Amino acid sequence: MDGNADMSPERTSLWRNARLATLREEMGPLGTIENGAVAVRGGRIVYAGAERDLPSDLSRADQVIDCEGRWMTPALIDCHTHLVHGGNRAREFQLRLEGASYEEIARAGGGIVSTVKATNALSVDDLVAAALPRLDALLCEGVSTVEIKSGYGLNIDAELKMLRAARRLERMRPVRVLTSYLAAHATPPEYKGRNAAYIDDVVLPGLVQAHAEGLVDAVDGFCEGIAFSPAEIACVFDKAKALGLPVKLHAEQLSNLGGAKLAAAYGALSADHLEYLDEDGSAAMAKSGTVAVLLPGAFYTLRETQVPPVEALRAAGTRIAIATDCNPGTSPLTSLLLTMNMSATLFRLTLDECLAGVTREAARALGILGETGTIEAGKSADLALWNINAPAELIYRIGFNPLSERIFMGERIAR
Ligand code: DI6
Ligand code: FE
Repeated sequence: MDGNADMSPERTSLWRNARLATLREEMGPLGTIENGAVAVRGGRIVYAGAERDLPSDLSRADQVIDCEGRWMTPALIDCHTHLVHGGNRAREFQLRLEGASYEEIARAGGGIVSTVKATNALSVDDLVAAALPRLDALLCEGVSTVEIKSGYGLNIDAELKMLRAARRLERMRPVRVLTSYLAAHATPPEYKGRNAAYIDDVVLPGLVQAHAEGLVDAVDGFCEGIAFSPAEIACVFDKAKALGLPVKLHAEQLSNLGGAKLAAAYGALSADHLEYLDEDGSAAMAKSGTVAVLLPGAFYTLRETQVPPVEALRAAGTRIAIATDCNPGTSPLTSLLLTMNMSATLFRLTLDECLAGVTREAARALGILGETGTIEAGKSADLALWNINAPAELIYRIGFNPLSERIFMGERIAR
């Protein structure tokens, strides 16, 4: 977060004459309040509710903003990105257009490993410079929190370099960044066929070092035939737990190895992708409170046909979030608004599920629901004002940005 958030504890700002979509579950699907008001002091919400019920001391605010009847939502949250990386994979996009599968390209040394080469060639400065336009594309659509993974270094120094770049991005823009350590993303060529050795030599010691440097907020892995087995992921999760770090997992994207059940067994914050999730996995996630993070950008880019079992997730009561999965290979997507449209169109999520998926449930998937993700007193004043007549317009449009103003920790951020 850059240094000029409005943190003065005594100043009060009041956003009035707004239509609030609070996303507070106890108030119905979107928790809407017509003629609403939000008061902010010291970067935190001190009142959110009907303007007529505003306490008198708050109506005499230092700064009053008339929202002119605009809709206000919580600021958006992208809870799954590989935003920091080098190079791009346009060539592979062409190969896939010519019929090659993602797995064929990966097994032939392309895929993640090709981005590893491009990433390892860059300094922290270079990685930051390459990531900034992608971050700015998210922020201009009302995003205030972004999760950023490592996973394109695949050696200790490069994995830490990626996480340092992620931390620096948070100091350069009005944004909250949560990092995930994803060295268990793929096995580098020098360890081909030797996953266990890669985990022992690189993944685990790298995690200890990254954690010691304060670079890790969660630990992630890729549980898939072309990546790591549940048993190999369990070794990584055991170390995460020993360090007191939460876990999350890329699971059931291309097949079902039981990754979601493994994630649930470790009380994971989330299991992500889930196209091949089964009912056992849904039930285990619901029981452990593990959020299902659906990633339509990867499904769309790979032209997958197997959709995540949304009905089973609903029936099990599993929470659902959605995210861009912004990465150069399977989801070169930097629009959370388009991600909502894809989630409705491709996965048949409801409009309410889509908006909850990029706010309240995305916060839950990052373990920060106590801090942000809904508009309610006590939380960080992370808000978004929209030039729309109904929240449905945020999901319905394809490639249109109706953001009027983003507010981060009480600070008004121009588009
Ligand atoms: N699944 C994905 O779709 C991305 N990572 C993962 O575990 C792919 C990343 C890439 O192809 O660069
Ligand atoms: Fe991913």
